[in-house]
Amino acid sequence: MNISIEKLLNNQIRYEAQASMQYLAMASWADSTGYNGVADFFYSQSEEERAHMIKLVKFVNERGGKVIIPKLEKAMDDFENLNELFEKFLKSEMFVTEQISHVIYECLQQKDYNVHNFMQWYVTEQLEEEAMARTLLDKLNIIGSDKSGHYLFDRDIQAIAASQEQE
Ligand code: OFO
Repeated sequence: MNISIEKLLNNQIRYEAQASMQYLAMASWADSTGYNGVADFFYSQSEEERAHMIKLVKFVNERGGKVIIPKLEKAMDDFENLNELFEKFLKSEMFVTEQISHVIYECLQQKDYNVHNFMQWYVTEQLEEEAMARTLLDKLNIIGSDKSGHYLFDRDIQAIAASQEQE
């Protein structure tokens, strides 16, 4: 495996792992704050990111590369309110999307069409996740500081979390 691609894939393993821990911290914050629907949503997002990380670990190993299990930064675990929580979510997704574009760019430079092909799954996944994060934040911006709005938001997002679990 090309060294620069291997390095980028290992970075990507770290970003997915970091996102998984970040969403776990967000789930825990929501759980302890009484937003059970939001908690379920982020517990499930955390699982998803972990699955993304493992998919990369297996791929690098299959291709004969060397996987580095990463050291992670401490996740942000305290939030002012739901808006701040979902702003962090969107930022995290946008960051990951950017990094994936970087990997894709390098694959084209190195003419590694195998990795390029593998990464397409991540491109699609990021599109969906970023769109979802943006929609949820838009909803929260409409709700503003209305407490009953937050209650309904929490109830609605529980349905999204339940459908994710069935996937
Ligand atoms: Fe790994 O899908 Fe978002 O970050």
